[in-house]
Amino acid sequence: MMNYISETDLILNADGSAYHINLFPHEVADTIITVGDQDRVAEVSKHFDHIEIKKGKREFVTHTGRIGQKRITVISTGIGTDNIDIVLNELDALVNINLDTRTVNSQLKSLDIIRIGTSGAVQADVELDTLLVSSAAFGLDPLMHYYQHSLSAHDAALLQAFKEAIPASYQLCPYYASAGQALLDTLATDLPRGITITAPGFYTPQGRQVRAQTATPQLLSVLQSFSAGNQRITNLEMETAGIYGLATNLGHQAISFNVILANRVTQQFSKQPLVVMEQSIVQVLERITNSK
Ligand code: R1P
Repeated sequence: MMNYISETDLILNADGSAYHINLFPHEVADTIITVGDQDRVAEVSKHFDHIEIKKGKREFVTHTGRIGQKRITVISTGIGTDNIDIVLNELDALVNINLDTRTVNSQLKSLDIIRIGTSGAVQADVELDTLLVSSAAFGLDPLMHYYQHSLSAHDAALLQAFKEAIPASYQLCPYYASAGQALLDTLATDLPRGITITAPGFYTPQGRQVRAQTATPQLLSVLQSFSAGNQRITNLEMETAGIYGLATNLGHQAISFNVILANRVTQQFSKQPLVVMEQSIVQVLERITNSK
């Protein structure tokens, strides 16, 4: 059969669940919240009226439940876009592939994928302890170079301008991906927005200098000073570009909410990160449950 997906292209566990995230199709809601930290899953699901499923494997902990009539899955991805590759492909397989026949469903489902993560600002005026939405992201990780990823002429020009702003000696090859417009319109019209940088590491790849020798010494100032029209880079983290790129490729909507815990310009770190995260979770859940 032409469109048969082999047992090594899409691996299932012995019980038939998706290989890494360990879930069955009926255990996943159409609205998915992703968080990096496994412990943040319970911090989200404690606000559910009812939790129907709690499962986990490796760094991928999942709770599915309801707030009122709204069914929501919250899943931890761990850190980095390598894990985003796994989580988004396996979530998509659960909703868009018949796991018995190993063929793609004729009716494709579009998930709403909502990241609630922590992040560092690269502009002095992006305040600590605030919530920032990624309108789009530049990926400095390699994930989307493996996937077909087409851009509008406008977005291609923006990416080209960013490439030209990076010193050639840094040998970086960024990609660009946008948030889902429907989710921006329904969940985040009133929040500050900006372009997010998704980095393939936490230390030197985000301009930190501790003890390792850096090959990219001006990275932070390159990011801070880039602008195109009224667009600028606001923050750094490690998943958003991969989420946006793969969601676009697979036909899902995605949005990334960044809790700003550090400001890399003023060199301040939040005094109350857990409190701010709790307030941000409540705010995002209210936005989700009030949206439809
Ligand atoms: C690094 O400490 C981690 O924090 C940020 C980064 O994207 C990276 O995953 O997000 P989370 O708090 O959601 O993990």
